[in-house]
Parts: sequence; structure tokens; C-alpha cells
Amino acid sequence: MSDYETVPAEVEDETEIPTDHPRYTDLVTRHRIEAGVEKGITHLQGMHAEGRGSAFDYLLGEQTLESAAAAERAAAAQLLLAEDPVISINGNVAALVPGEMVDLAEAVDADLEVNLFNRTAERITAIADHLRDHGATGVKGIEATARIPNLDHQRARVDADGIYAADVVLVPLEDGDRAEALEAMGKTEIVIDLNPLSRSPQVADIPIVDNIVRAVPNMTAHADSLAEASTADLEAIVEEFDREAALEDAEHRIRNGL
Ligand code: PTJ
Repeated sequence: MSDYETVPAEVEDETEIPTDHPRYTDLVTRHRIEAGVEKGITHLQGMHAEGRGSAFDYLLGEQTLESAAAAERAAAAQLLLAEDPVISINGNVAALVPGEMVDLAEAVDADLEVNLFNRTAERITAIADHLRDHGATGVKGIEATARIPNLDHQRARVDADGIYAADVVLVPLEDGDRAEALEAMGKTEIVIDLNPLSRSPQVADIPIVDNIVRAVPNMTAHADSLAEASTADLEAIVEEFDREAALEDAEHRIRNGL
């Protein structure tokens, strides 16, 4: 048994987590979610979501499958092709990858919009401030006076010039209802979710079955390397991506191991 089976209870900062721990990434992720809850960014339910994601990641070998890497490249190409791309940020996403999301938004010229399942004015403000602390210049979703049709009112709130008008939306760690409602609005949807059977990746045009802490930096690296690519080349990358095969590959890995 490792000397470091658990994070010491008194860890206050993630830099105290030993980098040589075999489950280092999982411990950092857990710590960030805990810190997010303490700061009022992440909802308590975000801990359940994180636990579920962590179990799927364990079964995926805590690595980016080749099929997920292809999805990340296709997603970067799709975001670069978009006219009005928007990245949706909830409490888990803000806690786990705030700076990484700012970098991705810059790389693909997308807006960041706070969009919560458990919406309160306090959490909206805390998340927007947290994103600004990590370099975001404009954050949408504060007033959120437009509505996603056919969804309970609080979860449906979006900005008229943000998610409502977007052609491509990245919705990580999303609940299935809202992903379906966005799909019904005709959005091109990119979903990051470790559970390939969840409704969100099932309805996504580009489902990315990978941990968000790996997926987002990978997408930014792809976007940077595709920055000079032609429209035709970007379209070909999106066209070649096989969403059914990617979902099946992840499910196969989870059920059968290597
Ligand atoms: O901040 P709020 O109020 O908007 O609430 C956010 C949560 C995540 C609590 C809310 O959207 C929710 O309850 O989501 P679900 O229905 O639990 O779905 C979250 C999905 O994200 C699950 O399928 C998890 O497997 C997956 N997931 C969790 N952690 C990660 C993940 N996927 C990728 N990377 C992760 N680190």
C-alpha cells in the first residue's frame, strides 16, 4: 500500500498533495471540488457528480482514449468553424478548470457563459469573479433574461446574445435534460462527460468521454495547432469524426477493461 493512500485531512492547498501519488490527478480533482464548495462556487451536488465521474475515469484507466483524442481534435475544429461559439460553465467546471477554460475560449474566440443547474445569484457572482480572477475579460450569463424552451425556468436561463444565439455550444458535465433541450434548439453540441451512457454525450454531435482536466488542455492544444488550417480542412476533421464509434469505444473500455 502506498504511503499516500489518502490526502492528509489537513491539506489546505493542492500543492500539498504529493505529485508521485499514483492517483495524483484524482486527488487534485477531489481537492478542487472541495475547495469550490467552500468558496461557494460548486454546489454540494457537484461532489456526487465528481464521485461518479471519478469512478468512470478509474475504469477508463485515467487516460485519454484514442477515440477521445479524436473527439477533442474534432471539437477544436468545430469551435474554430463556429460563428458564435459559447462555452457553458457550471460550478464543477469553474472549480476544476477555470484558467484552462479561459485559454480555450481565447484559442477559439468563444464566449464564456455561466449556466447553472442549481442557479442562485450568489453562485453566479462567485463563479464569474473566479473566472475573472483566472483571466476572463467578459463573462456572460449574469442577467440571463432569455430562456431555453421546454425546460424549468431557472435551469433554462441564458443570455440572448450568448447560449441562446450560439451556433456551437460546449456543455461540459451537463445534466441530460438541458443537453437535450439545447439539441432541440438546433445547436451543434459538444459535451465532455466521463459517462458515455449519460444522455448528454448521447445527444451530443461531438461527445468527449474524457476527464475535463485532460480534455480541455488537449482541445486548446489542437485549436492552437489548427489555427492556420483552411475551412475545408477543419470541415474534413469534423466530418471524419465518428461519434457512434467513440461512444462505443468508451463503453467497451469501461465494461471490458483493456
Ligand atoms: O453547478 P451546477 O449547479 O450547474 O451543477 C453542476 C452539476 C454537475 C452538479 C449538475 O450539472 C449535475 O448534477 O450533473 P450530473 O447529472 O451529475 O452530471 C454530471 C456528469 O459529469 C456525470 O455524468 C459525471 O460522470 C460527469 N463528470 C463528473 N466529473 C467529471 C465528469 N466528466 C468529465 N470530467 C469530470 N471531471
